[in-house]
Amino acid sequence: MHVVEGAPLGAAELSRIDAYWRAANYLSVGQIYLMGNPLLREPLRPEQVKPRLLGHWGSTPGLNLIYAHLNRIIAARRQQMIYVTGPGHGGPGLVANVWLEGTYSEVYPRISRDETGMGRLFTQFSFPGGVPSHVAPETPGSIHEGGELGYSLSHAYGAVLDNPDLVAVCVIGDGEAETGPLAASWHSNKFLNPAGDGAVLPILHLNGYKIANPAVLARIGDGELDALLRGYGYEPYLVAGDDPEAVHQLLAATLDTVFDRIAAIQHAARDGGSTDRPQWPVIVLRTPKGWTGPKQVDGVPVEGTWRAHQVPLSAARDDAAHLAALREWMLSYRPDELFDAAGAPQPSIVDWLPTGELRMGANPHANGGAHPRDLELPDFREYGVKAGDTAEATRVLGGWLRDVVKANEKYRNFRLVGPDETESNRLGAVLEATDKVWEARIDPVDQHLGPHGRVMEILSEHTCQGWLEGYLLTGRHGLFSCYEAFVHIVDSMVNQHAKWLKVTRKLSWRKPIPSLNYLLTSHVWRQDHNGFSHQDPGFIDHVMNKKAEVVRVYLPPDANTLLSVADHCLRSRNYINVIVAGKQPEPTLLDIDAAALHCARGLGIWDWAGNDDGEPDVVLAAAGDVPTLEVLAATDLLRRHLPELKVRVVNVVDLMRLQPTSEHPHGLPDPEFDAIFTTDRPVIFAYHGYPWLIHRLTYRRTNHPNIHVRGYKEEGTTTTPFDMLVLNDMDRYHLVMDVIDRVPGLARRAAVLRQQMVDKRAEHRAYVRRTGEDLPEVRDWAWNRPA
Ligand SMILES: Cc1ncc(C[n+]2csc(CCOP(=O)(O)OP(=O)(O)O)c2C)c(N)n1
Ligand SMILES: [Mg+2]
Repeated sequence: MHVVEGAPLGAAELSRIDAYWRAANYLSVGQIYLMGNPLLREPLRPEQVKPRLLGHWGSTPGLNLIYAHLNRIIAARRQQMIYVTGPGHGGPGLVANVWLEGTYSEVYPRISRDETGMGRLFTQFSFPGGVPSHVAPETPGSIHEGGELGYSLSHAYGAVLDNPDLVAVCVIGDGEAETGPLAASWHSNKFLNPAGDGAVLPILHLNGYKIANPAVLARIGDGELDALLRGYGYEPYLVAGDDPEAVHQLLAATLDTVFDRIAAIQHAARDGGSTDRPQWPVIVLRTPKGWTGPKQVDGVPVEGTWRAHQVPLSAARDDAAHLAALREWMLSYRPDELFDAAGAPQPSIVDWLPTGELRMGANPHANGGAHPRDLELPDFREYGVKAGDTAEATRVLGGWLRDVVKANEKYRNFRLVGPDETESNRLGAVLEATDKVWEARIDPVDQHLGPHGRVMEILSEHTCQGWLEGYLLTGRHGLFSCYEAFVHIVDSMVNQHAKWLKVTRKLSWRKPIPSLNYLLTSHVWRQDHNGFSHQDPGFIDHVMNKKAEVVRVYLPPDANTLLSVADHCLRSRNYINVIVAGKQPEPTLLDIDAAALHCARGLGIWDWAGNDDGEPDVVLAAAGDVPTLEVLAATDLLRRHLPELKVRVVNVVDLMRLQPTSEHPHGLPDPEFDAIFTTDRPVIFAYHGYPWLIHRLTYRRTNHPNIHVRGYKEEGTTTTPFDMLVLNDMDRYHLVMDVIDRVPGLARRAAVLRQQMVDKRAEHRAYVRRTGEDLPEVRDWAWNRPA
């Protein structure tokens, strides 16, 4: 690893940067411990220590050190910069820094930059009604919570895509670096274009420890770590030490060098036409965990060990020795030199800091984006398919997305991400307008790869998700297309993003961000050549646990409804939109205008399919493309064999409509729900996913006892499309049996039909096992009743 020689800081600069660092450390410790006496100008009493000490010290001095030195770089170079805190548990550090630079008090005027404000700053931290212990949406300048470790680097990369003037400095915990998502995201440098994108400076924070263990990367030796980082395509710079003065000089010299290096790489690509993939710099910062904290507590070493992770003097309120040690620790930062009589930071500490939007807490990229704009969306109606025509829904969508890419090319604010599935998911038309971005070697056999593409494919759903989140959080737009089953890999990341959105909705100063849009295709019912491993519709259930104000789930039944839903989602902000749609050839059920109306309503009675005249004997409902066709096929059978039976067909696109208005803003009012689903007739509901979800959503409805749901019952395998339905009892024959079983008085009258349905299922079973394909009457079935 490179070690940069030199001592660029003069005495005055060294002294003020060290004073700033001490101030940030003092404010961090104060937040963790104190609820009174913030400047320690009187003796510290036990009741001035919080009764519950909740926070993390160990990571914090390192985070503060980096922040201090980045301020120097920003001020000297007027560099646009954001700070991504991988170890988000170092929350007090980031709050301390944005308070020092002044942004905190601008956003939260109660927390002024004086003794009163400092007292409130300390008390509110990790305190009921206050702010969380981690870097949070409440922290100005943050786009990354960091509570769940692993996503910092992909967020940082997402933030700088198409932001050529921005540098995202990303502090990565050495523990965090062990996570799968973080490990995969080093490869983001093969997707970052030095001409059109900004830069990420990863700083691997090698403080040596996690909660109770050493970190792997801290124990493999410099040679191996150097080889690892070089293997990932980076050029490592080492900053190591435990003497503050020496580390200040080394870090300053190293940052000067790496920012020169970043500028040189960008210059070569932007002005020199270089197309080589650069070896971007990475800094390895090896300083003690809990540096400047208590060296020993109760006779055991703390500074420089895993014991510094949380709260080193855990009995400060009850134990006089701990209390005295706390006071001594805080006074070691010499607060009298740092804060003036009123409790404001001394001018020498803050007068050299970046100002205005150059402050990392105030950078507009970290709050909705520097240049947010809505997408230009071509009129989806012009891409509609004629009703009755067969279409692959996602292929039709691909044509529209291609033109979305074209229409927004000059604004550079739209990206499509996915794990190697754009073509497989039949969105390949976008590649007529753009490439899949690729900065590594391109061979003659490759197709549609190039250094500037709008499509980003890496076989790490985590990295895809992280990139897209970073991109959205900085005000741009995107879509994640994924196999339905494997999107579960990012369940946990979705949780975190949903939390972020929930909290930001209550922060008036946070600007809305474009929605996180998923297109889940290659779904459970049509995993024809992959089978059981690829069959899982449970992501919808997962998402439905989140706050109603944040999540939306759409199940468009055909190509035209998919177009309408996608248009809606790409216009929206602050949501997580999940669209589930098939890619296989299927009939187009609604013309484009009817599709738009149906989607605007979210659900509706398909009077052209039923014959109920307002007095149904049974309601056949469907949500999802495959269930919708099955319901239509069952309706067809019923109308042929039991023409006197009054069948109502209902289709649901927006799953949230099923909930009461009290539960979700999209909820259908009870009278409307009762009018559509009746209050007393059986409802046979064919649903795309696990059936219990429909019960969860409708359990408060009057007619809930009569709602019977068919869906995926975890019966999957590699078999024919119709056999999948039979295995899960959602086939048309079973739906007819369900109707016969549920409609009062029908069992006896329709006993023969029911028996025929049982026989059909047996016939089907034998046929597919003999021939390998579905019965001709199933394969060739089409809705051919006049509307
Ligand atoms: C994915 C995930 N797993 C586990 C944890 C619990 N956890 C919180 S901090 C921590 C140790 C982190 O160590 P490191 O990344 O080295 O941070 P630092 O040393 O800077 O505190 C762990 C395991 C977590 N926050 N996220
Ligand atoms: Mg660590």
